[in-house]
Amino acid sequence: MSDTYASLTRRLAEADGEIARLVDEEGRRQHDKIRLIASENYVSQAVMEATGTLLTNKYSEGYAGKRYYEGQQIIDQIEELAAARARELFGVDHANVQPYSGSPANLAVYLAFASPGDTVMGMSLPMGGHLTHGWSVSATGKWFNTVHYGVRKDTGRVDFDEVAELARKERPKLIFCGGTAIPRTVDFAAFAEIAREVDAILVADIAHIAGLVAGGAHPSPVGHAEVISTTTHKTLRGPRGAMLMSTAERAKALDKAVFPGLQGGPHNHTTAAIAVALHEAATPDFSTYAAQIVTNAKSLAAAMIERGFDLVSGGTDNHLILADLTSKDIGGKPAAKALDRAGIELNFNTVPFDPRKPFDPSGLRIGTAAVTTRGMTETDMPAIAAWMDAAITAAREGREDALDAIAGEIRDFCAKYPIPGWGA
Ligand code: DSN
Repeated sequence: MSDTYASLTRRLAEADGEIARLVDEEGRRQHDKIRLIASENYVSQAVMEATGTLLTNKYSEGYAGKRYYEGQQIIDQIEELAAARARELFGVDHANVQPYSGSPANLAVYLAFASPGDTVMGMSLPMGGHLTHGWSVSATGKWFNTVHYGVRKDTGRVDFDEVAELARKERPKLIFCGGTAIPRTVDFAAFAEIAREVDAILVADIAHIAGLVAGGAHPSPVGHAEVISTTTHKTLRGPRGAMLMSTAERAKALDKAVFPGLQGGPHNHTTAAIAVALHEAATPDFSTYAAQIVTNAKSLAAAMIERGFDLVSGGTDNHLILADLTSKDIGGKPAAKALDRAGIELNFNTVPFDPRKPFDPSGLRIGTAAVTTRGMTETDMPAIAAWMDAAITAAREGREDALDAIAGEIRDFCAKYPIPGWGA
């Protein structure tokens, strides 16, 4: 354990050795592995410190200047600063920084602009959408009449003819674009044109790509989507939380839906950490990081293709790669488990038109944000692809010793890339 880390957790270790030990073990795990889960990252020490402040002690239901508890002199300033930084960074009229996470943020959008039974439209989950875009097992799918678009089988990209046709037929109140497993640029302008034609509100869920948008590595939805929803902890590299952004016209309904519609007191320690992350995201270094994420993803994709991996859509434009392992003769789940043992952490995922079940699908989802934060570059990506290929071959052949040997190599490799908050 590093000195910095030990001093930060000294009192925790004194008070609760068991939890301190587990936190430390998680630190080692995060340090020793190549982390490729597309929705994860490493936050800065500053973001971590803001998250661990005494702001967690305060209740502040309501909004700045209109709270239901006294003692908001400081909290109001923190929340206003976070919202102002979000408005400035993304160039939006309005930002609400209170949603607890992405799913509650999206629920607030439904509450603001639709009523139970209304029709809403989103990308289907197995095609790359999100549960809260109306998937059947989610409350959004149970309470609303949801219709879904997908991608074309031949290109792996959104089929805008299908989107337009479905929108004209179903006349949804809301159209969600964006998702959780989309390796290509989201064409916000094309979605906006369709939404305008059918008089729907376009909601851009940029949870995965918010850091790329902020850093100029992905087009912005501003000017196309009236409502923008995002988590703050993926490519944006903040604490676990979310934000809703919108045009001035949509602001009031969104705020009312978040509080008192859905939530109680905001998590003020998270709000402060969001403010810190947004401050970091406004720097030139962050734009360099955002561009490097994409460079790394393209390099990793190319190296994987060379090694015979089939990639949905044939590659990537952003931080995310979706591999279909059918040609590798192994399911996504056993492959992900073997890779984890070999020191590469990612998740199994459905691929479009997947013949297998969601809990045992054909694919792997891979993201390059966390390795980029650690300082890995495009020159490191071929080695990662080689380890992935070797681990998958070893898994298929049942050679567990080979997985352990790879894990050792990866531990040595990772030692060159310290992580914030842990390590020498
Ligand atoms: N957990 C998010 C992701 O991994 O993309 C979705 O909720």
